[in-house]
Amino acid sequence: MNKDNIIKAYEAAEKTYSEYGIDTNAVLRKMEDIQISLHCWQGDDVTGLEQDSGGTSGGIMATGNYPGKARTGEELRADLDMAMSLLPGKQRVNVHASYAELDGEKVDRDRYETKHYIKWITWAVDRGIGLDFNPSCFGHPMASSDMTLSSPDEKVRRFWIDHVKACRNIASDMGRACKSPCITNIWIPDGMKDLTPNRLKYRGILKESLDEILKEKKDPAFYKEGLECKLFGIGSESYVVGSHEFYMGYVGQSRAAGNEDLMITLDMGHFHPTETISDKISALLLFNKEILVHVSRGVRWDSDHVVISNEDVQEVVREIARADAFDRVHLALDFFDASINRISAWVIGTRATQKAILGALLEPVGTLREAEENGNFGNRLALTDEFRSLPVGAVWNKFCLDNEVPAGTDWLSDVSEYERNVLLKRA
Ligand code: RNT
Ligand code: ZN
Repeated sequence: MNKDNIIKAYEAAEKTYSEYGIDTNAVLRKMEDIQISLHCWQGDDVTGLEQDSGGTSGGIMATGNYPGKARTGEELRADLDMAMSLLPGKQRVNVHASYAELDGEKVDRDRYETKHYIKWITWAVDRGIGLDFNPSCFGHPMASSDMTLSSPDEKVRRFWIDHVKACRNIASDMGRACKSPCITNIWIPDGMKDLTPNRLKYRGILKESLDEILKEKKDPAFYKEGLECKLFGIGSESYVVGSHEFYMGYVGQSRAAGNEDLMITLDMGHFHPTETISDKISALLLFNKEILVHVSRGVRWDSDHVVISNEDVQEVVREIARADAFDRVHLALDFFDASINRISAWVIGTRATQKAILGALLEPVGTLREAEENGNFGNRLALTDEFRSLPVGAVWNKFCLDNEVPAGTDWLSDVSEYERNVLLKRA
């Protein structure tokens, strides 16, 4: 895009927004501080770097076979570097435990240590970015029944308790090394395909497992954790042990017992297909210090399509902006599409989320609130609709220009070049 045109369009947008009392320059400064966590698992279809296990199960699945997927930690990090070079603002990188680099060592997930992630840590420290983390309770022989922390089989349950405990230590070390709290998300696939008479029993087991895992307090300066709730998945259509009510209750009880740092994780694809999470943000913010959001896009089911700045995403980030809570809501991407260039997937999803955030910060919310408080709901609706076509794109391109990354779709040619020179050379 032509630089002069970007600046001209920005100056016009600046005037338009200022008529509504919005300072675009202040918003651009704010954008610099909002970090989005980039999930490493988009780069290899959730395969992971362990030699003999890894891969998905538990109802999550990447479909497609676009060429060029990363096969090693080096390739994956190079691809992430490439993606981040096309993104304005700051990112973090979200690593799953299955991205351990064991270098031939025979060690299972219940005994993983920080040294198995040293390449990730060194890479992140070099770039001055934060790392986030996730236990991987799927894609492993011990998870073949899709029951992990709630398994009635004591051997299985013990294995996964030890895995999550190991992950909490590793994540704390990552946070310390990167000088930024490592946001850790605990998701388990546990559930049943069909009608389950023992619902209460498995939830009781999960509660006990979590009690044991969370007993050891971690320093919130380096480590924060969320529990990810879910309504249903493939293979767990009838019953998910870690449901919304389960984790809502668990987090509430922990808070009452003095643990204010435990978060709820809301994944945008984990609710009823017609249910969105935006309305939940303000309710949770009243009772929780911080929350974690998995930015995803379900199409008919929790399909984890690449995020675009659709209405659902816009409304989520508007709610965060309206509550002035970008420091209390952690945004982590969670999608995996193997049918398109994987770098494009990261870039599309991250830029879409950032663009939605920008739009939310630019919303003349004071004008909307005034109409509402005056009881003029007709004006409120008229203004709501009018604000949809404010020139966010012009401010976005200026944000890209300021950050010295491609504006508009100029990044597409960079990805094509990388595809030609790097991705297609991978056998
Ligand atoms: C699954 C959850 C979970 C995973 C990742 C890979 O339904 O959304 O967050 O997608 O941990
Ligand atoms: Zn998720």
